[in-house]
Amino acid sequence: MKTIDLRSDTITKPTPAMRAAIANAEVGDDVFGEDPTINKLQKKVAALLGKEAALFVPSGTMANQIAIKCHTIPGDEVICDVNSHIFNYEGGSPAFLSGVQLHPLPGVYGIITPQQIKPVIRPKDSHYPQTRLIELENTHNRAGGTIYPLEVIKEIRQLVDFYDLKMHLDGARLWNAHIATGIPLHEYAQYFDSVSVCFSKGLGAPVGSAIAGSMELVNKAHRVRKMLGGGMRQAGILAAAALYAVENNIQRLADDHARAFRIATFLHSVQGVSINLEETRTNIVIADFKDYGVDAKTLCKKLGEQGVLCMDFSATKIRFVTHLEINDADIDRVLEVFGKIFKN
Ligand code: TLP
Repeated sequence: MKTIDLRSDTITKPTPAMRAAIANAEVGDDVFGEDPTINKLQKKVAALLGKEAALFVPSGTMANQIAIKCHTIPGDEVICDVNSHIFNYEGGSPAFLSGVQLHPLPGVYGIITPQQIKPVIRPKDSHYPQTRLIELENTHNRAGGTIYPLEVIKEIRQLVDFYDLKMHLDGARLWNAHIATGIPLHEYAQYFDSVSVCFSKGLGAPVGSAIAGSMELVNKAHRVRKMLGGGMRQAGILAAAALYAVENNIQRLADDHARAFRIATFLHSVQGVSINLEETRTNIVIADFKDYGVDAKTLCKKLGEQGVLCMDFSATKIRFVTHLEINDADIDRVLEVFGKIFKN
């Protein structure tokens, strides 16, 4: 019986076609800027995001942390959502690598608003940390793959310009927002000084992310990547997978979204389970079992025994993520297992 792994979209393995692209990749020494496949990928990503340049990096975490390092100096403050990835899952690296403190705001489903941000921008006074950067996440992981409304992003940008700040997008899953809304990637990206995107989540590549922005920003990012030990050599074999992913796996995200919605719809109908069905528009489903009476760990274990893997995201919340190794028949089986386990 196939194990249906809904723990994360990071678990996918390269398909035979992707492996063929890897095997046939032209490579060179990227630290010398001589890897043609990496150069092609970087150009492609910059063009998709409407930015001057992009830099291939090993992970989403490194992309975000390079961005923070480029935009800030120690003692600065970065405003973000309390459930953001940089605040929860990057090992405290903003403090470790950039000497900055984060100022997390209680967003609603991951969305922080200009009304929340404006009052916490620090006065220019030596007592205070200096507010330097605002970081948004789209789609928002911990909030359940929620999509940042373009209008809100635009308003935040106005604040950023007024106060002479910078703005970074953790766009690990920006591809999903693009497919769910039809809004072009560059339309989202235009409001940000830097954007990170991942190839190793919904797009199915084994490794890799990119950070995009102005030529000046990317030159700086290049140096920071080197300092972090992220200068890779014949990494065109990795970029080939990422390039394949970008060229072939963006449109299919719509299928992941439809499958996640089937999971969400089922759970929504279970008494005691709370789920934001309206905002479940991409490949992540977060269900809260607070009023169901069984804790998340126990439920994950029960589901796991039936061959459905998922991840407890708090004592009461479970995350289910669809991806390219999950098909419609798998969702049929997931719903069958749900039917056995979740009794109304
Ligand atoms: N997210 C992982 C875990 O770290 C939680 C996952 O399974 O979803 N930004 C966002 C929004 C992410 O969700 C992730 C990974 C990252 C950045 C970091 O990417 P990597 O793992 O490549 O460093």
